[in-house]
Amino acid sequence: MRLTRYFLPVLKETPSEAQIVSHRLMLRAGMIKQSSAGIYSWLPLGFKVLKNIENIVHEEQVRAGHIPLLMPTLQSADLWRESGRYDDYGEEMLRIQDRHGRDMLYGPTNEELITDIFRSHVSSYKDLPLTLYHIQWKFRDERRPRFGVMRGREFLMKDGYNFDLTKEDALHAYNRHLVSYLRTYERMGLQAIPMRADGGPIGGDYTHEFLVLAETGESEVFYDSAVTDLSFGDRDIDYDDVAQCQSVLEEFTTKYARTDETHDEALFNEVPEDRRKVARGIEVGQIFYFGTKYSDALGAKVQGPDGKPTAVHMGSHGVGVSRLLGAIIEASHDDKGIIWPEGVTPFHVGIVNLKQGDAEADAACESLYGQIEAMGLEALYDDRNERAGGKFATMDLIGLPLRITVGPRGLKNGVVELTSRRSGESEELTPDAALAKIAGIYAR
Ligand code: 5CA
Repeated sequence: MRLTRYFLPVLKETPSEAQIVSHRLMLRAGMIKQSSAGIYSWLPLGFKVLKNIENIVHEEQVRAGHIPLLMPTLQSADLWRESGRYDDYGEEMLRIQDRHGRDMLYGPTNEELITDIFRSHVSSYKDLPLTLYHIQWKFRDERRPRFGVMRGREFLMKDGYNFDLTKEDALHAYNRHLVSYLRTYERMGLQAIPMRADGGPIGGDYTHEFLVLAETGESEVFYDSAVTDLSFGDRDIDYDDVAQCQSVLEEFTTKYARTDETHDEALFNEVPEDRRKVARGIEVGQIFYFGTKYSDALGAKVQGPDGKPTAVHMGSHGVGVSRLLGAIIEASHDDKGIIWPEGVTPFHVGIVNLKQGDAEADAACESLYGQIEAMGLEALYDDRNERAGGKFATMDLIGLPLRITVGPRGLKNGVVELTSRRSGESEELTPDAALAKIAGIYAR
């Protein structure tokens, strides 16, 4: 993409309404624009990152054997009356009437709708296990929408629902989700720690939240610092292997890590004192096992192996897709701007032409641009007629992991400069060597 043809409405001033760094940087980098409290338009750069995050979530769900579908945002109130949650959900639910006076709502979550799909189409235990998920906009009329996309009213969530014949099978589905989430977050360059949590309005007491440690996080968390040494890495996982998934769950959840809702001071005090940490975290996902709560309420039964109708065991599993942008930026930025992890970056490389209009510099940039695209990577070429300082500031703000700087002086010596956004280190390389290095970095 050539910057002169892109739409990147970067702000010079720091927006005063933004209280935390991710919100400030998303506004300054022209990624989002608020349309009303807690509701945002996703401008091209923000939309690109949102899509990258969504893709990683999809890929890891499919890898775990889960099946994508798409349910609507608007739901009929009838189903929620059946489950008893229409009144329980309170003021967070946006209630609407259609022209016929029928009660509708903008879905804050989808347990009822998915259970209705299930009960309409699945009648035998032979169709189990089954996990369906979608990535769809939700609406929660939060009392205090704030921190940009972090606590929005309209936000994008991946929500998945498992249907199993027995509690054991449903707990395997729970473990499978935990494992796949560890992989998902690591691919985004994040460490998200599973912590024992509370079921809230979704229900169930078997639940973990995934937290990214950050001073600006809304949750207070208590943990054994040894959990931060754990990493999932590049393990080969067989998601059908019950023992393997269980052992990953044990590895990642045995050490003390809880949110304030379930914090137990006595247990915490058993952790060696120098490892006891109290901090703040951003909740980027939550998994639940809630047994037959919704299948009982909505009559979702299958014929069991003994021929008798049996209520299915369920769980639901959410990832805060739009919130993740904020969480990644909170975890990865400096005073100049965002530093995107390679896995989610909107463009792989930025090209800065130090002397636009100089025939040699222009030609070198065009050639690099074409070759990067030919490698299957995306470059953002700053081809504006601006001074170098302004171009560097924009690149630093939008946080592309790599920058190639091209100028007449370097070209005389046959070199361009390749700079890492994270380390700030630059090296002079021939254009070919720079391309080879970029290819190597993204092949990892
Ligand atoms: N049905 C279950 C799981 S599918 C559910 O709704 N879980 S949840 O309430 O925990 O939400 C899932 C994730 O959505 C949260 O972990 C959080 O990352 C994200 N989320 C929740 N509320 C908001 C909000 N107001 N703004 C942005 N993200 C949110």
